[in-house]
Amino acid sequence: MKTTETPKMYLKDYKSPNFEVQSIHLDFDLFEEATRVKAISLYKRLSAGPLHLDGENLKLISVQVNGEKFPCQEKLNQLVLENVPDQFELAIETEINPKGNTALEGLYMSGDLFVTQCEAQGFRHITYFMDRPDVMTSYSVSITADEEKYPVLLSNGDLISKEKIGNGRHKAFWKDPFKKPCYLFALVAGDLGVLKDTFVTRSGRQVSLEIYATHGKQYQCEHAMESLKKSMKWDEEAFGREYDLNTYMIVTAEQFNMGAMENKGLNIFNASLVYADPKSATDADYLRIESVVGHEYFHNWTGNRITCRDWFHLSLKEGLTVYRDQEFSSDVQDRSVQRIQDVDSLRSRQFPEDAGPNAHPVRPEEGAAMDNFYTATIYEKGAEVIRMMKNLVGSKGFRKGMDLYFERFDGQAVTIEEFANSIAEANKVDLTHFKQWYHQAGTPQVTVKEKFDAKSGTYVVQLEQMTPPTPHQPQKKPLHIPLIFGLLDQSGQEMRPESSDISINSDGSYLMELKSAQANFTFNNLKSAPVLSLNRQFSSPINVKWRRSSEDLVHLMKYDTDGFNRREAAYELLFQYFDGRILENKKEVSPLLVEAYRSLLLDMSLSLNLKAELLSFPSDSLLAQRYDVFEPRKLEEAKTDLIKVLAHELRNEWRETFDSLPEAKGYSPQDFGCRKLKNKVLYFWSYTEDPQAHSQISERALTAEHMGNRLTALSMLCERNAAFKNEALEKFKNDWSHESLVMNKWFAVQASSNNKKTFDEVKKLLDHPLFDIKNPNKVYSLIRAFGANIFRFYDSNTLPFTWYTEQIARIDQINPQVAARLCEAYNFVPKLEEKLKAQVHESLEILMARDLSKNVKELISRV
Ligand code: HT7
Ligand code: ZN
Repeated sequence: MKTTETPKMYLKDYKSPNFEVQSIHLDFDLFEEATRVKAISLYKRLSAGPLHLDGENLKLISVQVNGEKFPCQEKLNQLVLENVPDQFELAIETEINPKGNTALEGLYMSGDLFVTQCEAQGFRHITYFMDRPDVMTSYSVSITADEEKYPVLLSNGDLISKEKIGNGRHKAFWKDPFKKPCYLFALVAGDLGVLKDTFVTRSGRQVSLEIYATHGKQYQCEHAMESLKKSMKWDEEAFGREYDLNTYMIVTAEQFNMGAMENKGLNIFNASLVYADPKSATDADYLRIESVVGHEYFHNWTGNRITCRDWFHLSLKEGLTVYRDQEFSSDVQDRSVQRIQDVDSLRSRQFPEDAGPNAHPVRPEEGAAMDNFYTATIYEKGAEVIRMMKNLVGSKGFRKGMDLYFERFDGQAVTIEEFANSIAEANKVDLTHFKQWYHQAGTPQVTVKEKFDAKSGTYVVQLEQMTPPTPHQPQKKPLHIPLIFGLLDQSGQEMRPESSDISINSDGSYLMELKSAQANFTFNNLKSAPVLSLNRQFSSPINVKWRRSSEDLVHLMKYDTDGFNRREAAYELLFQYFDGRILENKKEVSPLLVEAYRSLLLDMSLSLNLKAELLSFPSDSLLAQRYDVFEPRKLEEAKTDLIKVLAHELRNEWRETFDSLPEAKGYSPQDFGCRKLKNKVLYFWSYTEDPQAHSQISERALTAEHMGNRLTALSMLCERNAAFKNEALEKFKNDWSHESLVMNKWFAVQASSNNKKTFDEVKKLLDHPLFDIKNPNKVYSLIRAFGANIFRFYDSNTLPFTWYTEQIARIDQINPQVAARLCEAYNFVPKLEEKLKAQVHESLEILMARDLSKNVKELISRV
């Protein structure tokens, strides 16, 4: 889509601030529609020039320099103060309207709660300030509010005092002992219940832990509290990082644009990532809460103590913190399963982004709306880049590098370069070439060829890399790709590789490091041809192109010591079927594939959790990425036919496995695995059309006590458009209409269904009384979930494109960040056949003619 450009920011224009802010005191007089904010700050000049302060949607009441009224100009969302002294006190008073703030950035109302969201550029919606992460200062905050309506008044750091001030109002005074950038500022005022606990740090300091929630819901915060304590302990053990304040607070908000926010000492969480009880939360919810609570806690060191210099370096804190939360989950759950799930998410969301119109490097160089930087590339690919560094130097080497990073940069705002240099210096390695990963967009493709010479006992692996062009980067350079590998002998035993072309990291893992466009790796003294297990643990985020024999894949599925690669082999076997079907129109399913599935099902040595993953199909997104042209109908048919064949061929095994698995009640990794496997098995069994399977599904959809079991059954009914579907959906709604978060699942299960009627249902659900277009969680559950349902979104029978753009335009008027998230749906447009592509573009042209936010305009203009 070609259109007039929106003004952009460029990394190359970065200039360090010309003033430092030595301290700021903020005084809030809270009223729903007219809150007064007085900001008193001490400024000190660092270099020549006027003082530029950012501010948006603010009513300016007064500006004083050293107690005197000061003339200044307001233009283009900036307040410019010319000729200020070298050191001075600036007092600014502004008025804001939290109730009218539907964009949910700055200070807004989530129901009856005053709450802030300042990352990335929300602080400028509160007061005029140098709203940039490299301006770090000390904060003190006073909050005045109606005592009855807002008994709880919170901000960052320590509560110094709280007092009644008459007229039914009270006032709290908070002080944060740590300097911070303004994006970490937070304020909350409301009538909330609290769940309290304590944590004693390894140096013996007692930290008070407080989770604030809607009254009566404290019991639903216990899992989040346990997750917080686990995270605090893990960071001490894994990275030697201790918590630094006396209190750690989490507040739940029903209206929140993203998952959660790491404000210093006062995290604010989307309620969906705090509340959990066995009746209303799925296993996925439990795991996600644990991981997000961990993520926000880990930010205290990677993000808050050391932050990013500017938003182009956002991945400095986000990539690293995602890496840390993934490691945390791997340690407290099941490492192989965690890796499989993290890679599934990367491949389903980040790979299409990296191959689509919004492809960008982990460290971008330009952007119109900073909020659009919060992408799967910055977060998930950023974490993969960190993981590759860890793979190169091994765990011990990585820890040394992290220690140096913390020691050197604590209290500073730095760049990704400075992080990578810490890892390099601590390990005396050169990462100059490796750092290209930060600058080059696109998923590299590595082609593998192998040759075994029985006579000389040599085995040669030839690797060739290529990264497809992406917008603004037509030419790509070879990257430094570290590939952990192993060689298996014919009996499935691990062999000791002998080669001068490989390296070993501090964990003892063998690596082939591909640095040039093409390289050979030669192995000697082999008695027989080995079976290569390449890119173990998905050590590099690449696509591998490799025609392998089905026999080798089955061998790896059975014997690989790397759980991730066992599943990878299972996928490759499935891809052989899909390739035959899509590229050569071959209908048959190989007996070898069926037998491999049978062995998996009957393998008693596998953990149930890993078994469930090994039996899973690639996501629709991963299937769609595999082919040059995405033809939804063809791919969907191929998938359904394969499910039916596997269902029928293994009908006894599905039923027997289902019957043999208990109804797990607990929350250990084994219990999670047991429920996941039972549901997976029931899914395949249902495609045999065995009435017993159908009655199991109906019963579970109506009465299952565990929310995950009930929802999975509901989703099966939706997918099959079973006669019973409407009754089950109705009963679910009647049981749960009082719980907004559970109803989000009800919307999502319908919007994500592969059923051909889904678009009709979604249109109707948009008018459902429980749907609320102003609530981001509702929009994500219904509209975004539908956009991610690529077989239905790109359905040439229903063509939902105009409807979808209408929703984007509507939501953009309310909340541009939320509207921008809906644009992810267009990642597959470049792969569509021409007619469908033209239809998408037509709808986008109409959208672009409307009055859009810079967030949406930037993303749509790239499609
Ligand atoms: N660092 C947090 C980012 C975030 C955010 C960004 C833009 C708009 C709203 C937002 N809410 C939270 C979340 C995190 O990565 O931990
Ligand atoms: Zn984060």
